Amino acid sequence: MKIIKKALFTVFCVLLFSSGYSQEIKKEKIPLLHGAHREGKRMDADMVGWRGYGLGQFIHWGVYSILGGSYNGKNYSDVGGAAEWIRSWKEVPHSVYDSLYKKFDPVGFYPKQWAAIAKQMGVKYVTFTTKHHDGFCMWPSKYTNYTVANTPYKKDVVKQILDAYNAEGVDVYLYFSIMDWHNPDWRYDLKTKEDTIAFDRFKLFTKNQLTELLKNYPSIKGLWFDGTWDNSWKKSGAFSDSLDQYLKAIHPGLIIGSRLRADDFGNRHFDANHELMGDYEQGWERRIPKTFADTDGNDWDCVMTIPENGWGYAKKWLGHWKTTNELLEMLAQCVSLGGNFVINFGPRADGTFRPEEIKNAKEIGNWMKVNNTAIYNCEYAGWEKQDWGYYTKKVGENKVYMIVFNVPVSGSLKIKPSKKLEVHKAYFLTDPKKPLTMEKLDYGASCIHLPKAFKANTPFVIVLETKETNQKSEGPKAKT
Ligand code: 1KN
Repeated sequence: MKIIKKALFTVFCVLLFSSGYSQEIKKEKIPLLHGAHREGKRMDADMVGWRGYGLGQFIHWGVYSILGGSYNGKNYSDVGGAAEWIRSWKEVPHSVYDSLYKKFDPVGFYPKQWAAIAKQMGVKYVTFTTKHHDGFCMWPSKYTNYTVANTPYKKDVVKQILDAYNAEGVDVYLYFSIMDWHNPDWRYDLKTKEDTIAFDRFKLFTKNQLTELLKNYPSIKGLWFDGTWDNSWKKSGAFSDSLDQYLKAIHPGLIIGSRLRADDFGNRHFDANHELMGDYEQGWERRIPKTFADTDGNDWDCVMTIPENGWGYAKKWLGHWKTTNELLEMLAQCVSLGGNFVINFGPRADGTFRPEEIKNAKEIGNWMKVNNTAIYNCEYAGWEKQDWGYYTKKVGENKVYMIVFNVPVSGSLKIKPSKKLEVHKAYFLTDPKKPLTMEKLDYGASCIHLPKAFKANTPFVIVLETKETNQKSEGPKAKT
């Protein structure tokens, strides 16, 4: 009996030890040479500024804009293609595409007008395509002849954009595709020694071009990388790590998202320990997180097309054209979850914007003029989401905003502040002197009653002034 007991005890101890041991192993970090290097958010002034932008503009402009998504009377959008990718469509001979630059002459390009449109729209930053996947450079790069300098237009587009937007107080970020269909040294994978030799040349070319951009345009705030998903680049984690550090060393404060690097194992965005490799998560392309948990509490931005897809100018665009209210709702959702929202524009090859985009930009600007305080410098409020819309919270202030999109037929909006906070005042942002009636509900909730005759045609904002409660108890503790 004693022996059996002893044996059972031994088994028990072994089990206990091994389970504890395996838990220990799980907690251990995977050692990485080229992992995140930092846990948590960047808190320097440049990044704090980035965090407060709320709304941004993306611009895709290049030689693809000349075709506008169409070739020989056929539309790339009819087979689901995005206009800026048209070079990869079997209908378009590469010789044709690669000669398009000889026709690039944007006689209607007025950068000051572009910047004025962006300013009126209320964007705080713009991301402009210096080089898309096709390899065409919108600045006069000395490392290739395939640039704007060799078009009939000749002039430096990037510099003009930078000067005009900066003059309006809008920060500029440069989009740069690593993948380059024009450079013969680009590789999708590194399978042979020759691939590696060619790709080493390509890496140097990339570093040279990026150095050139930072030297030529010192007022830029950051770089927006793309085209980094191929094996060749995923196997170059050591290089992208050193490149990232080098770029930041020659341009202090530079902001780079999570699309540039790969870790030792080829993981992108997040390293093997699930730490973000970049200053903000750059994976939210045409989709928005649903909950704060989806963001892991990281900085992030969402880049969005106005049509279903397609970033460059398309004569016939792909799918539904988003209305201003749809875009505003996406903006509110992003800011409510701690992100920035970036809306893409695809100007025509002649430098003019299509009227549909101008209309969206104007309407967004008109809304922003009235309601921007609920967007700029706002963060996740931490309150339970309600069906009427989105909460945002002003950084460092006791103010929470309700951006209301759906007014219930009851006319009453339910709110449930986070624990230890109570709302002592609610009013329309446009009418701060008239308090709205509030009624307390159970479990720390309240109802805000809209005025009887109230009707909304656009999303609107209610300001909630908050203070800490002195209540110790949160209400009934017992489970029912
Ligand atoms: C699904 O694969 C892709 C690959 C590249 C989807 C989009 C993109 C590019 N990123 C956007 C910001 C555009 O530049 C688009 O061409």
